[in-house]
Amino acid sequence: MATYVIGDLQGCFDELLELLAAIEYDEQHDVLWFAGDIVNRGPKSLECLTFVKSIEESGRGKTVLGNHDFHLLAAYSGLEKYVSKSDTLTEILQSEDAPELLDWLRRQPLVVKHDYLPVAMVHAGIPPQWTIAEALTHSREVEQHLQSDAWQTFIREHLFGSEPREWQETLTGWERIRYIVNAFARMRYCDDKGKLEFKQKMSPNQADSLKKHYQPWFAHGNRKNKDHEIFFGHWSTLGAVDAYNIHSTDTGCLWGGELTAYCLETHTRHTIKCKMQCKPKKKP
Ligand SMILES: [Mn+2]
Repeated sequence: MATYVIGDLQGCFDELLELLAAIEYDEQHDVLWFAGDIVNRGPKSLECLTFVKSIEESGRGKTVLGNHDFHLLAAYSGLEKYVSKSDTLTEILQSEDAPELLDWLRRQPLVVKHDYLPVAMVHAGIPPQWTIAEALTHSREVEQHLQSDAWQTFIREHLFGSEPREWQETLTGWERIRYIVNAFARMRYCDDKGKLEFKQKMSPNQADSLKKHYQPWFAHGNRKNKDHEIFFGHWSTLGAVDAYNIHSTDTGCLWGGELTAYCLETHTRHTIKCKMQCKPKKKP
């Protein structure tokens, strides 16, 4: 039995199948964790979403919600301003399975923890000021809204926006929810108190004009979640990083890079090169 953490699929289904063949995936015994952003931009979002749902429902896998997954929930809820030309969500939205797929998607968490190992997964990152226990609690605050009957109103009216960027335990209402979502699903850089910086999308060695107090979320010395090995996706320009007790898994398959599966038990990275047809024009 092996557990593999697989990076952002974003519709790269052919590469996923090739990767599963390469790791000799055993569906009876192996476990698959997906780091979110299952859909969008790539060519086979419907196939990816259907596959991840089937794995999660079989009890042999988990996923977390990424910004593109929220984007799909928004498009389904009628938020047309979040539907752009580079999206490849139409196939899902027009599928007869859409209600069932979306109903499953909105019930997925933002942060998950391994049943008995000190291992966790999130799409983008966990701010330095939160322990894993606190991160799980905050994830549930958002999940309650997504799982309520009024979930579409929540998404249409309260979910999106980049403010507030600073966390305070005293934050309440939608501001509190928005910070939590933005940290878990969009963050790359923040300061040591968890103030979010959204403009910079490049890796630290390529990032110019970044103020010094902003560091990759995982690089702050005061990080309270260092006691857990954290897997995340989202940051395709970062490359494969295994340091600070974190592992990046988005190695930019969508942008002509690779799709990664990281084996938890053996600490081994397995990768498959992007296929040509999966390269969109727009950059992250
Ligand atoms: Mn993302």
